[in-house]
Amino acid sequence: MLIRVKRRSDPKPSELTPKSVYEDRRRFLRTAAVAGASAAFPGLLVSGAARAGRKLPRVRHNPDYSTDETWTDYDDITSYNNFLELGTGKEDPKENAHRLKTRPWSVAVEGECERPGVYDLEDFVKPHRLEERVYRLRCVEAWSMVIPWVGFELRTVLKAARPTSKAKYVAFESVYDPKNLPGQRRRILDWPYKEGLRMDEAMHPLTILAVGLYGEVLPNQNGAPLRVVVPWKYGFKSAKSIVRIRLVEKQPPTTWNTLAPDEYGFYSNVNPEVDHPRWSQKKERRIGEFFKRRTLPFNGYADEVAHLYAGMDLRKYY
Ligand SMILES: Nc1nc2c(c(=O)[nH]1)N[C@H]1C(S)=C(S)[C@@H](COP(=O)(O)O)O[C@H]1N2
Ligand SMILES: [Mo]
Repeated sequence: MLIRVKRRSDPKPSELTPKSVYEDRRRFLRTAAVAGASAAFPGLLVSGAARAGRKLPRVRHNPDYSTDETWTDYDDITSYNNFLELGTGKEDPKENAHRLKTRPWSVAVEGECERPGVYDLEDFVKPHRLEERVYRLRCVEAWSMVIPWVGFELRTVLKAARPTSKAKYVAFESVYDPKNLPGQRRRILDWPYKEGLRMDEAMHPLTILAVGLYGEVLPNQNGAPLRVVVPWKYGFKSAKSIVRIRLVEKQPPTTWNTLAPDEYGFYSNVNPEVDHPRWSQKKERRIGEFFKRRTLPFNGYADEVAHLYAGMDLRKYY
């Protein structure tokens, strides 16, 4: 059963959504009501530990691109993180979240395009209708979560930039701020964090830029104020806290591929048939669950994205 993303022809979410999801929603609404009392600053997208829990306005749930699986607990999503800029332990990013300064924040769109630009975060996000999309996230470390993201499709940004015919790949760059980010004072990798996608992957409607989760402003530890989410690839392809989107002609160098090319390929599609050199990728532990579950090809999004790789040897291009 690979079809986990719903189609337009499918029943409405109210007919399908398991009870647990509604219970999660109710719990979320209770939490939000408490948090709402401290929402003194109405500016869009104000992030940071002190203002966590601010609800994002005008978010439309998109059932066509959402899995029906039970949402991972908010506390797990925000306290079990990989974000090396904020430390190497799973709980470090939450503890150090306040060290990430998300104001002011600008995003550069540049490279092989007719309309490059540098945008203040607000201006960058404002033209987009925010959607909630419930995606699975599968980490290369063989754990997974189900996360209700809030964001918009990356392709709208790319199209607006008018890519030239030379634009074959998209490179992403995360924040570089060693004064504030404790992880960047250590040379554990060649900062800033870099990732990349092939143009057709970046233009795929499943690929989004997220600004929130659980209906709220993205917590810093999850990559505030703006991060990429590519649900059919291992989690590390989804770069957090991005400041630069560059259209390029050649396959760009990426952090993990540069650091350990034998362990992390450029594509990094979730593939249970290709083991990591040091462990199996056949199963995963859904955070919050006890028994492991089988990992699905393309993280369950094969129907949507497998065609992008037709004719490619995915053992070679892992
Ligand atoms: N800038 C940056 N982005 C990053 C990482 C990182 O260390 N730095 N870790 C990646 C990894 S390995 C995973 S699994 C996901 C985790 O996202 P989450 O904490 O929101 O679940 O973020 C990815 N994006
Ligand atoms: Mo990961």
